[in-house]
Amino acid sequence: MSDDVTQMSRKGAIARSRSIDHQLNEEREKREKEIQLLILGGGGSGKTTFMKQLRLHYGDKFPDEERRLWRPHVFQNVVDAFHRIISNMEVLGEEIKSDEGKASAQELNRLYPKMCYQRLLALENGIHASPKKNRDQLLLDLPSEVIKLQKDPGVKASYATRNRYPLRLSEAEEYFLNDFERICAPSYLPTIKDILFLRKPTVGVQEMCLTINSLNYRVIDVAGQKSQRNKWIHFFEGVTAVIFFVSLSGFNEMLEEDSTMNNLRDSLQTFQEMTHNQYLTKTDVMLFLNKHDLFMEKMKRFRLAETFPEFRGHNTPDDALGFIKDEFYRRAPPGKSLYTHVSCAINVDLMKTIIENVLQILVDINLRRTGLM
Ligand SMILES: Nc1nc2c(ncn2[C@@H]2O[C@H](COP(=O)(O)OP(=O)(O)O)[C@@H](O)[C@H]2O)c(=O)[nH]1
Ligand SMILES: [Mg+2]
Repeated sequence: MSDDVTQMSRKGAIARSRSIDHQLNEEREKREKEIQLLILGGGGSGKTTFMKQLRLHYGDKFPDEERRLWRPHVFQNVVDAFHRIISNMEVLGEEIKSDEGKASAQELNRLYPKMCYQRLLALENGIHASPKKNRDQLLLDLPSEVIKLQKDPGVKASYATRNRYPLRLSEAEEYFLNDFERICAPSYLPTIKDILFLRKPTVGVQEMCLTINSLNYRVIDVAGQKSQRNKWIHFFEGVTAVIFFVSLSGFNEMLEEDSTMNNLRDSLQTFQEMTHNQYLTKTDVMLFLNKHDLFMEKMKRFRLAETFPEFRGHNTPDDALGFIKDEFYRRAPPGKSLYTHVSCAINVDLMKTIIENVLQILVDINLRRTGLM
């Protein structure tokens, strides 16, 4: 090989190496600039609602075209609600009065397992297992059926006494039923409030990337049901911080997926396991005591000591909240960095302030990590 050729290939190799170095540096800088926030907690505790609030305050704010796509999900909540009312009526020995109502209930009962089956499959596989259009169309066709059901005097009477239902309506179901006519209008477009209230279990993992004040954030939302929690560990390494969501109103509820397990006890146990995980020993954790609005309401009607006999305080929201917070802190390893927020994830103004606070904490953690503070 001539000297010239050797010289050229050496120059080429140096240029390539510089280019690779440059790429690696860029990648490293990007990663250093990227703040990863992992959101954990039991099913229904408010994780996805928090993601929605992030989108609302720092993302695309749910443009109209996308809001239209939320319609089937809203209808699913409405259908779930009516199905629950019918089931409760059967359990309580109540009757649908009108022929139209009876026919409608029959149609709903016929279609419901199909929708649920498809939904279950989708959840199980992390994909839409059967043609999604089919299910969406079923749902979009449903308002005309449920309108007949809603007009039935028996259904109305039953709904009026829903407090004694053995199978309670969820907050989302109550919310949509209260606004039933608006939702069934042909021109209906879900509002931001509707989207925040909507209950749609998270399938698999949802990631959202945001840039705020020239910092890149990757926020990771996972499914919280027991069967899905073994997947959490794959996201532990390299996260800047974890937000752990707790449903405060779960102190006297059982898990949806396990009717023998108290929701809050499960949350305490999961929090303990998570904070002791070897990959998260140095990771800061933000504890979100969520559903504070529902908790305040519940504390008027229920006693915390009934499900937590170890609670010796007065049955006031302050004492109860203090006890719950201590129970979580007690379960974290000594010296663990914990930040606590008492939240109501559907409250837009409150969440704006809380999210600003969270972002500031994340910036500080990131500066500490990259050695600039
Ligand atoms: N009243 C009330 N409802 C909430 C609150 N946070 C979440 N929700 C509702 O609870 C349901 C479950 O919330 P979601 O974010 O999907 O829970 P996830 O399973 O943890 O993702 C949804 O219908 C939300 O609108 C809250 O603080 N107060
Ligand atoms: Mg979710």
